[in-house]
Amino acid sequence: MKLPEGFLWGGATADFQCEGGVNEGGRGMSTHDFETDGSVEHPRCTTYRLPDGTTGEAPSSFLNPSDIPDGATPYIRDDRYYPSHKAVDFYHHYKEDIALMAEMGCNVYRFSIGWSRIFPTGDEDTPNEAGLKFYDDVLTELEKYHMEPLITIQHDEMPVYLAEHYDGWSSRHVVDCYVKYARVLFERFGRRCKYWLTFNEINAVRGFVACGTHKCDNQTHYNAAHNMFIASALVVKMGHEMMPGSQFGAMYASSELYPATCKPEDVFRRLQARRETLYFIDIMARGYYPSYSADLLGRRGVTLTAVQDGDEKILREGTLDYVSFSYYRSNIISTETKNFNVLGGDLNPYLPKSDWGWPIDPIGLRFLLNEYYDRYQKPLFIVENGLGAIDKVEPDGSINDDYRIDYLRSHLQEMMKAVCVDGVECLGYTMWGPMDLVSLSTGEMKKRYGWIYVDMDDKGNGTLKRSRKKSFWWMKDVIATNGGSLWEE
Ligand code: BGP
Repeated sequence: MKLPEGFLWGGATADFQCEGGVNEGGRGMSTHDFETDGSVEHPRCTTYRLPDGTTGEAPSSFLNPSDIPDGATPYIRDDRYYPSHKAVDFYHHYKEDIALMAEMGCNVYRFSIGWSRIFPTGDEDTPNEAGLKFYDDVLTELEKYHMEPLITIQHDEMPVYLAEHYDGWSSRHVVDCYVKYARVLFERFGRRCKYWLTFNEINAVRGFVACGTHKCDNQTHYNAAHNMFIASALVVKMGHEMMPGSQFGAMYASSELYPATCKPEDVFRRLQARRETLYFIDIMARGYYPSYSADLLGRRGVTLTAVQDGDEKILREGTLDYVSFSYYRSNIISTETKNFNVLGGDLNPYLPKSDWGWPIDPIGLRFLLNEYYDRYQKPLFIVENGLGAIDKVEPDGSINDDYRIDYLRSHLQEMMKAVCVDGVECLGYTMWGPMDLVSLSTGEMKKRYGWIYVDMDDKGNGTLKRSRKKSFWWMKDVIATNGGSLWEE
């Protein structure tokens, strides 16, 4: 089996999970800056203040949007640790991290721009030069090693000012702010970047970003999502005009979903649940609301009040060029499943689990690649996949992460079967967290994904020294042989 020449191999990160440097370069405060550390038992929390002056903490996970009370605004406590403030200090280590990825042979690096580095409140007319300069420097480093950038314009975050003052994506004004922000990125970086993602995990955006100070119920969430579809379509159209040849995707948080039994009721429930998550990317990839949306929104008690005259045309004119997604797990569903959500469903008894209880299902990746290619007939891009695990540093400094190698081998083999046997068009694969970084869902450092170890613990102690894990050398071979070495014993 051979992957096509030019297949893109690399890693993916998000600004607030790796950069740190929150108060440097004129950066403004961003919504993730208010998330505290957590642990497996204690989900990552956002600290908030209510209008009556009382304060509290709510799990910030997008799976529990209603845990943030109505009227809450983000708040920093002196006695808590906020992992994104330091993260793994990519802000000062980017040269070293990019050089290590280049040493592995990576030819693409997916990273996100911190919106509040470019527009500290999101509402200014003039961008912050120091913020632009930082990403200019990152691009210069990538060019040095002939690595393609894949830029995420918004990765789950926004300047907190926009969330507090305009209720985030609930407001059409934020659409204008986003278009202004994207225009600045295209003017400045357009000649240096071909691949763009308008949003990360479009189906999972909740909390302050989507709803601001209002409780993120279904009505608010689906209307905020409409504004994001419009923002994406406007930016795709503008990007194509400003940067001929540019390619746009939006990232969808996927988990494959199987019917729990072959009972027709369970199989039909699976179809419905699949639509509930694919709804988001269906609209952006196809450019219209699918016929099932009336039923879906009706069952969720949602009326789309955000739709304005002319929106249909905007959606039609700004469809995505490729479909990109994260893949970590699969789940099962039946008519008995309670609280189904974007990544939800029940656990499959046939699958092993990661240290964090995420089911491991390589065949699900092949299934999903085929399902999406059949559905959209557009190139696909796997922009996140990987194993969050606890790594042990041996006395001699080595890190023998064979479990990560096994995970990657099995997933990449299934990816290759989808491409080489089933005929799926896939542009590339960027593993989540090429160097260890802060976990999105738990705020931990000990949930490590990287090929590159970063000496830093959950409370921010450590030297930040980078070192190569066993998987670093293994992946270097995979890339050098364009996947060929995956099939060697
Ligand atoms: C995706 C996010 C990433 C990333 C990843 C792993 O949903 O786009 O930002 O963090 O999941 O999740 P976690 O960090 O919670 O293990």
